[in-house]
Amino acid sequence: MNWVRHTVFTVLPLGLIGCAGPFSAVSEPKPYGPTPTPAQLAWHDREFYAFLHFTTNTFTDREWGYGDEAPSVFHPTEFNADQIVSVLQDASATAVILTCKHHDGFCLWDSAYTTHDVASSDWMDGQGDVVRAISDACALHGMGFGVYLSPWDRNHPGYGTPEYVDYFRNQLRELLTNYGPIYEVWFDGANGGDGYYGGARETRLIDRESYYNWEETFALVRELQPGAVIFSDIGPDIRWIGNESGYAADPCWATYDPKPLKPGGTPAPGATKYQEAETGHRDGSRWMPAEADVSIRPGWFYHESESGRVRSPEELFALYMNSVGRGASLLLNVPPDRRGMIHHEDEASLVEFGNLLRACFETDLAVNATAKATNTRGNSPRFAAQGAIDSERSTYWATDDAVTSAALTLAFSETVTFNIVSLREYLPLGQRVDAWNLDVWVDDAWQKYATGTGIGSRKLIWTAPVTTDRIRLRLDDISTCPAISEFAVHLGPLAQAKP
Ligand code: FUL
Repeated sequence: MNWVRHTVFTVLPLGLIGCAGPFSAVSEPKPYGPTPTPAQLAWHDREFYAFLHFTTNTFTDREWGYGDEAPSVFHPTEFNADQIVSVLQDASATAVILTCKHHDGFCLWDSAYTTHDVASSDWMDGQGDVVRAISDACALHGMGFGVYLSPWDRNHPGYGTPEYVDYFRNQLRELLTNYGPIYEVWFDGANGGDGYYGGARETRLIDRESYYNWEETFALVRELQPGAVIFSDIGPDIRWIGNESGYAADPCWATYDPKPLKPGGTPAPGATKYQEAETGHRDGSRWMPAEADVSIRPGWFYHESESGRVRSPEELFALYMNSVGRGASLLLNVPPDRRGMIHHEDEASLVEFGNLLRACFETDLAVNATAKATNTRGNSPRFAAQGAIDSERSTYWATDDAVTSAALTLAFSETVTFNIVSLREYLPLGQRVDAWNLDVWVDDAWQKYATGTGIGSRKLIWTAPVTTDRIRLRLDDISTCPAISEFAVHLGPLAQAKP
């Protein structure tokens, strides 16, 4: 029945579809709860992207520079932005975020506001600009480019005074003005502590709730890069997942309200109950999806001693399943080495990881299945089951509002073997599904395959391989009609325990 309606739909003149045509009477479901902004929607499409931690630490073998490192310490011998970005693209990363300034305060670009930068180093006779090189390489390869600017600066003499906040914003202005479109601006929650501070060598603690006046900084980002998403412990667009191990909780809701550390306080980066970010809040008042950051090595920066401890392609795949597969994004850190390139151990793992992703997700075994739903919204082809298997995120299966339980069945023309099911909701209408069940047809009966909570931007269900000619998504006791934009099945690496 649904299939027939779909066929009628596809032969209609394009002009009739979705506007003044015979189906226009059936309206789309009302949004449920908070919904994403256009910049957040574009961010959801990125799913997996890379972090580059690179500064004087790379050459001093440290994780947090004290701030007293001489600029001459920074001397990559074969810096190659194209190699870095190409390897990341081979791994299937869609974008790159660069630590333009880490806590040590050394700037990877020639900042007009300090001499503690690449222009004061001997590297390329002081003419080098890592931010320019990486952003140009990203543009060339069609990858997004994002900036990390550490709010904490252990070099600056004024850290802790209002003067430093102006300095921080001036630097942000440089980065958001001179390097083309920025897709994400990353604010770290680590701020305040001991440091060099222009020679004072002391501990400077700041009031994390008030010192930076974050609202003003966020407004500056909006003004200079309206298409960018802002990341921090408190969003406002993308939230930290609350761990640095690369996994989201299951479920991980896209909605979230950052909580203050103390009643009556103001949540701020470094001052919020970040532990709640792993799951988010089902009843949260804001769309603030999570980003899971993790390093391919034990440290964030390159250390020769860790070159034997690079995560394997299989481990990276598991990270992907437990972050992207739970509705978060995966921000995988890959630290350039002292040459200024991706080390061969990391490269080998990344390239194979990309191969695993492509081998798994480029073949959707459900794409030629017949999709049938127990109910279709207004009996309209616009909301038919086919919308969930057509590889289009803009089409979706929806039911009538009054429906309290519904099922979507895929029938394959011959048996298929898979171990990953991919579900997605149509995000412009919010995160709608609370609980779901999957059944497979085995020995002439439906058998329970998996059950869970929450779908959102993506839910990847990873199990032992199963062979069947039918699979069913069952939604029972629903409180709002579903809008399912993807129901795909894949065969990938064998499931592993959470890393
Ligand atoms: C942390 C920092 O302190 C680490 O050095 C690293 O940059 C990580 C991504 O965020 O808060």
